[in-house]
Amino acid sequence: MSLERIEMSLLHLPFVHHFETSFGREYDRTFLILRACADGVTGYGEVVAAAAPLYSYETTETAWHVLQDFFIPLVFKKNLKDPADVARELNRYRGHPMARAGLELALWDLKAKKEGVSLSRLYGGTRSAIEAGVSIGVQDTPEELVERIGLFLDEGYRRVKIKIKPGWDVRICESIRTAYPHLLLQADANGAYTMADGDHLRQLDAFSLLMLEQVFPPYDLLDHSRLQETIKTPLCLDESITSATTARQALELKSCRIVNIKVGRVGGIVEARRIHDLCEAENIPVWCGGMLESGVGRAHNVHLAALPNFVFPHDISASRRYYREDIVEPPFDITENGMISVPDGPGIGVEVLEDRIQKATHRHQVFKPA
Ligand code: OSB
Ligand code: MG
Repeated sequence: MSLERIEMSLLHLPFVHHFETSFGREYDRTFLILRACADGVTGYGEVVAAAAPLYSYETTETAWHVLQDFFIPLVFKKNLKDPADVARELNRYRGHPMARAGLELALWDLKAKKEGVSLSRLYGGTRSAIEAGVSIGVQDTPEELVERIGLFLDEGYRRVKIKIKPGWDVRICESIRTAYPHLLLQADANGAYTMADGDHLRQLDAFSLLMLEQVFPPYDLLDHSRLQETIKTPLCLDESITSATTARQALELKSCRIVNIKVGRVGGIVEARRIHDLCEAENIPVWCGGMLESGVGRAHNVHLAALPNFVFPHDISASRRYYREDIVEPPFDITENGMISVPDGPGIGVEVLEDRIQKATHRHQVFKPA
């Protein structure tokens, strides 16, 4: 088999409800879909970089640029088709993990489809269903947030993550705890605090949070370690964990007790598995974070989350929580007891709806070997 073609599309999809983090409020999402084609089979990957460099320095445009001008030409020049080879060869380039992950994911899907196995089987996953969770953005009022949580609980979600920022934290947790004393609840700051907020943050210990995610900016492993020494709530790192190396450093520094793995943030499945395995060996539980993915990225997350050390509920929700019309069929749904089934068909195990992609596409390009 030789790769015949790689296709890249830039999509815009509106959210069913706005999503607000400490970075700001978003009403839709811009992202890339990659297709790797060989022998009549198409593998799909998603680049989770956003339109603006807020969560990370990557954007959909930087990803388009490095994929078009460096990553895709290298794959054709070296005639690479195995995703593990692609991961290794792309290592010559620095950074741009979301761009490289999108390409690697398309090749994993292609490989699994050609072998006739599901991705989770290819990865050695051990679960047939994974625990869903829902991440709820900042709302206009605490009452609105409490009401929204109620709606998600009615749908079957058993774990809720809220976004916090200075001015939307302790009092919000109080309102939620009054309404739902036993809810599995965690909070994510996306790096909105500094060490000067230590005393304020320790007030969060009163709310039995499952974890507190990314309190300080990404490069701040040391301050997370100092906070973890003085706060009871387990800290979890998201933005800070960019590779197995930073994961090892965070664990040695005791900067967190839990790790959020996102395949885009760490640059692919090979690196995500390294982090998973390292954490497993160090007795650090992991869970799968989300980037508001379309059905393609969501499918990849579901298969990854089937690995054994993914033990906390994930930021993986039903398709309809994000988009009115997902780009895969069947859309992802949750069961009454808050689970999402791992598809057992080949590859990502869901059908990609090319007509829906086309409707949402603003730019499309086909790449072929020279
Ligand atoms: O920090 O986990 C985050 C979405 C976009 C960027 C960063 C984050 C998030 C979420 C949403 O929390 C998770 C999801 O996809 O449901
Ligand atoms: Mg996060």
